[in-house]
Amino acid sequence: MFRYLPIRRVYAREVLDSRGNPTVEVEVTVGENIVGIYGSTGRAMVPSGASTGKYEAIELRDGDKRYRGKGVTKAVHHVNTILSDILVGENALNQSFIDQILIQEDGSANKVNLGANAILGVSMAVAKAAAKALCIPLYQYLGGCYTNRIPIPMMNILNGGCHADNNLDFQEFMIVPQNTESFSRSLQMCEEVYQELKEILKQRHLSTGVGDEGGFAPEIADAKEALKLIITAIEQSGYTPGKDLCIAMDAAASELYDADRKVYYFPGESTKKGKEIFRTSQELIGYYEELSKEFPIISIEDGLGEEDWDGWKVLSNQLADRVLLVGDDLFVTNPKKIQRGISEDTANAVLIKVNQIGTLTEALQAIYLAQKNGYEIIVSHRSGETEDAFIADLAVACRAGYIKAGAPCRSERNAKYNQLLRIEEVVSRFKSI
Ligand code: 2PG
Ligand code: MG
Repeated sequence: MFRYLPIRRVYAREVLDSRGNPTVEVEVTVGENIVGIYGSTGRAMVPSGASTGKYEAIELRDGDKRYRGKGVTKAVHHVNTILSDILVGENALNQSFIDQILIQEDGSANKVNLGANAILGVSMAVAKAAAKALCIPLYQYLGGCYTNRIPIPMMNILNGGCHADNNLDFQEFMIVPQNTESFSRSLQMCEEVYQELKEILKQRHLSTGVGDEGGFAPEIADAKEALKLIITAIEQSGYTPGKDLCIAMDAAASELYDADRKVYYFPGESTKKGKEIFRTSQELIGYYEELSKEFPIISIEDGLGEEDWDGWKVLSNQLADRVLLVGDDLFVTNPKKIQRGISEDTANAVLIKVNQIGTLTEALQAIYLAQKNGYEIIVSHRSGETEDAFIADLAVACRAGYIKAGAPCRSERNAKYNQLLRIEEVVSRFKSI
């Protein structure tokens, strides 16, 4: 049976994200031409990164005086004119075809013409409208009837790098619950450790101000000090590190790479220690080995830079048997880059950010390619987020092992966790099958 669910209206506006920067919101209305039925509207908001990969799809910013150049009126205009014109009348149930139209209309390899923010907003809103029209939840529309796995949170509790103003060079320190019976239990454990960490920081007269993703951003000398703090917070919460909760890090090493000197430079550690701290690829890999022996680290994201493919091979050789090596900037949710990783035996996990590639279909292609080749999937937010919980549904739809959605603080982060709580209520009924 073929069903035609025509797109009736495509409309975008400029709104603000969690950093106070403008972003694109799109509404798509779909519905059969039945008298008295006005259709269903899906609304999507586009997130935005700070430590962006060099090969990500390009978000279009106005670059004029408004909002210090960060306005998105050009992207909004593209949706309201070009994209609206070509999409009205198309079948919203044919997501891949819609996305193909979007890609073709842009015509570039990185969506620079219409803007990945314009394109992704439409792509996500079409899916949301279609799900609404069919009266099924988004995760089920995207993932089908076998959507009974809720991802484990990789929850950020300490922020550094370009997500915070402190001296911590690695961007994110996260906690990961182990073997819990439910998502709600995992969330509770993470939240308890987060609050305990806050108390510890207060007692040590360290700042409890938070970074972009809600994690605390105190002045800490280096990764070891951060990891020790986390271990103390886990223990004082009544949990056992390595058994109840493990640790994940996002080094965001592309941000540390000094291309001229071909080394990784640690500016914060240098300031704290009063001497310049550099590490070559090999030294950085050795550093990760040392850290993962001393602490229960189960995942290292962007341990090396986005161009350092040779280094990644060595990293994989030495650590892939016991640590998830997650490509974020390395893969930018791009199936071609993931294919290279698979062929060259690089990494064993991929971070999925829909706005890195720009359409839902391409993000799903990236996910299925990675899964087919045994890679773990971590569906991720961006440091600039919105109240849109799309990624929570996406993570359930693709049976991702993990979700990275920030600290349990700030509503743009909790929007994702709260949506997973709602989904768990439904899917836990048939989880044991
Ligand atoms: C990352 C992300 C999200 P950003 O590096 O993984 O945590 O940060 O959105 O700034 O790229
Ligand atoms: Mg990252």
